[in-house]
Amino acid sequence: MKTAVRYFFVLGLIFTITSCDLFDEINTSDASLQLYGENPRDVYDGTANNCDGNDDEILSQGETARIQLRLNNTGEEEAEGVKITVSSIDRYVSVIDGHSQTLGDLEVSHYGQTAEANSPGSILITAEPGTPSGHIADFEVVIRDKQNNKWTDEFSMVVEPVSASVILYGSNNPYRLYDGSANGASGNGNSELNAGEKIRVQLRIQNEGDAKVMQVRMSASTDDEFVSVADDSTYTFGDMLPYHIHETPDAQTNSALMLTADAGTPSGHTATINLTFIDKFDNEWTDSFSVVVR
Ligand SMILES: [Ca+2]
Ligand SMILES: [Ca+2]
Repeated sequence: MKTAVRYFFVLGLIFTITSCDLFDEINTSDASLQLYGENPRDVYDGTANNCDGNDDEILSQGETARIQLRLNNTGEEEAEGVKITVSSIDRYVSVIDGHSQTLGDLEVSHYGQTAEANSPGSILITAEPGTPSGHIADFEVVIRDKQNNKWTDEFSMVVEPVSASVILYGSNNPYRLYDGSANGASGNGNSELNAGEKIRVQLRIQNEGDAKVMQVRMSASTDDEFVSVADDSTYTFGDMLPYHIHETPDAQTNSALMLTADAGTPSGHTATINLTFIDKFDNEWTDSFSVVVR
């Protein structure tokens, strides 16, 4: 008998503990709070408020951006003192500030919004460099009112490739060529590359896209048998707006790209010079041009 009493006592205790946990999850409110739509209402990815992006309102790899979320109350009762907590469950994209947001009271069929995207109090997120293009990042949102009623929701954001393409502009490249004898060049001045000459060239580069690219660096190289590129062949362009054309240093200066043709280069030999462009978020584009040794 004593054993049976103890058994029921333990059972009752387990039931009580379990019931308390269950009651925590049961809302006493007829409000129903959820995110409005599938994506953040607003994205800010400029350079203010600790953001670091190209200002196209699209999250791309390496960028730090701020977002604003909108919630609505589809229930039958007003929710008071609504607050949310946002967290990331993603490998590449994380929430680094503004996890907690206050929305206040939400009447039936009304909307509430978190802090405006371009403000210091909004949700700050960052996509790691190396985030695969098209990656879908998932976030969780826990919504509570002042009576501690709780609702949960989730949203996702696509990490899109930056809509830019940095390539040589036009078919006329090198744009200018200098084969005189100043600024490290040593040539005969006939405006063509001859065997045994060191020449300097100027290129024209364009951002063929509709988004800004930031802090573009260009490096030149070749694996040609006869023609070589000088070691210091890296150039920094800064930011390039859509369709902006950038010229590398003038051919007749000592900072222009330098090419050397071996004395034994066969006449008519064509060398390919490879170019790599990388922006501050490690987006990369490649192109090439040819020079003929006369
Ligand atoms: Ca962007
Ligand atoms: Ca020449």
